Amino acid sequence: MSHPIVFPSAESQSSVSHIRVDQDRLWNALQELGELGAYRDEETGLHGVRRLALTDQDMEGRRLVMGWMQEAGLSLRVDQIGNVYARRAGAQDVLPPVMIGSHIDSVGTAGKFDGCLGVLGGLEVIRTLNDHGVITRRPIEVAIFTEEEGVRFGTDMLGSAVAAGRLGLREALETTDRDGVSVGAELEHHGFAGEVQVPITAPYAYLECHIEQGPILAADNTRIGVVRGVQAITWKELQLTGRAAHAGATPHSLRRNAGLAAALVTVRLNEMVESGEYGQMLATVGRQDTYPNLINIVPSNVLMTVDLRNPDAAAMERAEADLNTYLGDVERLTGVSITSRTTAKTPPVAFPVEMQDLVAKSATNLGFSYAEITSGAGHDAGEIAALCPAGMIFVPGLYDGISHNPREYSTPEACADGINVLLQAAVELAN
Ligand code: HGY
Ligand code: MN
Ligand code: MN
Repeated sequence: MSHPIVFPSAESQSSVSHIRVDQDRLWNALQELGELGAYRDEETGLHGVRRLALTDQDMEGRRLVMGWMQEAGLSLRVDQIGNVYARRAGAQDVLPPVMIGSHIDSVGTAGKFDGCLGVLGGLEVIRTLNDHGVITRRPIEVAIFTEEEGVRFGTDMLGSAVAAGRLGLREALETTDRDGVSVGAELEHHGFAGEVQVPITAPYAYLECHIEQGPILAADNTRIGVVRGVQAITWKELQLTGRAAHAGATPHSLRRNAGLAAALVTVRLNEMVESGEYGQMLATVGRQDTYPNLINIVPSNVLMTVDLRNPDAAAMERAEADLNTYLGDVERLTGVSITSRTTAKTPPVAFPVEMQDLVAKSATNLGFSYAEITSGAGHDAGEIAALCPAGMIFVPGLYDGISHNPREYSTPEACADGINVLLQAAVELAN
């Protein structure tokens, strides 16, 4: 950690300890943003959200939120990868800001809360401080990071990774989507190729409020999650190339069945998870495109994605190495050739204990129960933690905390709880 966090004196605390955010204003903002990129989800019959990064829908969302930020008196800047920083001046405005952030791009089948709670919660903190005429010593910035989800351009936390210097700008700008459209071209097209240089100047500290996206807090009836850190993430894209053949006329021994090879990989990943030999490993084959995808033709090509998660870095490395070895076995067994490309790779991140303690103290002062929790999902905080002390606040979700699905839901009260903790912690850091 680059500097010790200086906790201000007691009297500057009293100025906001009685202040609470406006729950209805926060909820209405979440609902209004959730209308942009709305679609009717055939699986659930619900209204889902689809605002993939740097699409017109994402831009609609940005314009709405940036308009609200300007109305709240914030000055907006955009960096070279399209991240937006909305700044509220501090009494000592030359000091590095306390940054509050998250993302408003979504997966293709999203709800209204993932990422949006963190950005609109930051805006609600600003609006509440404005309502009460509170000036903090340090500036406060609310950030919107580009392509956090990674579902369009294939690598998650793209914007915050570039802001923090883990990903190079050139490499990020040249990353393309499934249609070959690059990040750089989209930023130019939408006017979000900004001036602010990346990596960005380190903020003083960073806070992010997010829905848990899992069942733990709700199961324990706990109001706040104090996030210890984020587990490691590795994404791989496998291209399996066999040979198309007639399903009836081709003897089994002459087949090079890419579909069989893909199935063997999926089963092996499941065996690795269930073996327990890789700690708390999780593996997901989320995307699988088969060609020609017709009933009476042996598949010649499969593109499949592999999403590996593990809180333990060494176990993740072992899993990746063993998977690579197994791909070779599958090639020899099936005659199918397999290429593997790593499209995202982030190590486990531990948030500084001081930041965890600050979140826990803020929750306690508000009378909220809390539990420590490691994040299953990746977050921008995991990237910005490379620049400055970072911390996260989780709020529980309903329906087993389902996320990346239109059923994603957290209550107005739970959202307000998280943003009240965010307000107290952010102001303490800013003073
Ligand atoms: O994939 C993740 O964990 C995050 O939602 N981008
Ligand atoms: Mn998210
Ligand atoms: Mn997400």
